[in-house]
Amino acid sequence: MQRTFAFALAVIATAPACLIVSDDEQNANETESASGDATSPTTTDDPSADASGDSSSGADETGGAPSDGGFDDPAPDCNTPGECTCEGCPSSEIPTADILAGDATVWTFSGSVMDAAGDGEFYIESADGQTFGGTIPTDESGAFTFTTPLFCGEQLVKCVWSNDAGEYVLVTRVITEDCVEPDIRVSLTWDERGDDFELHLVRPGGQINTEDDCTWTTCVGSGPDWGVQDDPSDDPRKDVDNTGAYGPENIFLAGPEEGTYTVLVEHWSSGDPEAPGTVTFNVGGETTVVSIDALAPQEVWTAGTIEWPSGTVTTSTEIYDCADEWSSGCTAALP
Ligand SMILES: [Ca+2]
Ligand SMILES: [Ca+2]
Repeated sequence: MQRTFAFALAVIATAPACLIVSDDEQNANETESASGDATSPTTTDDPSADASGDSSSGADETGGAPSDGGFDDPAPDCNTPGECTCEGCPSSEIPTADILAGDATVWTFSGSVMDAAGDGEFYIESADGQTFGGTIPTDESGAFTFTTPLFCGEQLVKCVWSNDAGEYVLVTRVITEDCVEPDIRVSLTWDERGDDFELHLVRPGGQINTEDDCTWTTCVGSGPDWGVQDDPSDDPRKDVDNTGAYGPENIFLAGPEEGTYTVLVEHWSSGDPEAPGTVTFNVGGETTVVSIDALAPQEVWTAGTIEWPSGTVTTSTEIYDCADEWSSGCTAALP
């Protein structure tokens, strides 16, 4: 469900602003979790993760993420809600420096910025150091919109645009409540070249596009009954099936069963065969990012695995061509 706020006078040319348009509350029930049982996660890198060669170029297309280890803060010296700017820098009008986001798990920012040279960049960091980031698509008039996942509790969202004079940073503090940070959160973003990417989390021993897979058919609104039977608190959930460009799509799981989970990405529809994508793993409080340069339609990218309870994330850039086994999604025996 999308909420639209009355003050979302988003595109008034003379009053540029980084405004909040809506949030998605259908995914809000980050229910009781066994997060206290989580042990410290570790991260390992699959050697094949380097096989794509220039993973950073793909990351740049989707927002400046490194291939692993979280997102870089584009404005580490600007940390107070408000703005950091300079003479001649891009500018916008700030409607608010604080947002109370209730139980939302994603938030859409929309508005316009003046005198920016091209797209902006956003970055979000939770109070405990988890990160996310991406591109802010910004057209020639300065109009922009982007959606970011939210963490549980307090976090800072930085919007950054640049021009020849320097960098303009808008910092917004967002607070969510009535939530429990999931043990496993996986997020997918892509860009305008990808026409409907799809995020999947497959449980230990399971197969893509079955009841053992949390995805658009099984997991939006309510998830399949994983873990303890008839206990919804340990079921996975996907917040939204974004069927256009950019995403994000997010999957949450609290109280995971022991075993190895697999994260996969399908390219649906007829997007560009050179479409890049980025998957962010926030597992047990640690952030791991992996990007891919090119995912063609009807290909499936194995973005990585998550071992629980160790929390070990192993990233991958392995691609499977599923064109011969495609029927409303890949029917191959993946992962
Ligand atoms: Ca999708
Ligand atoms: Ca259950």
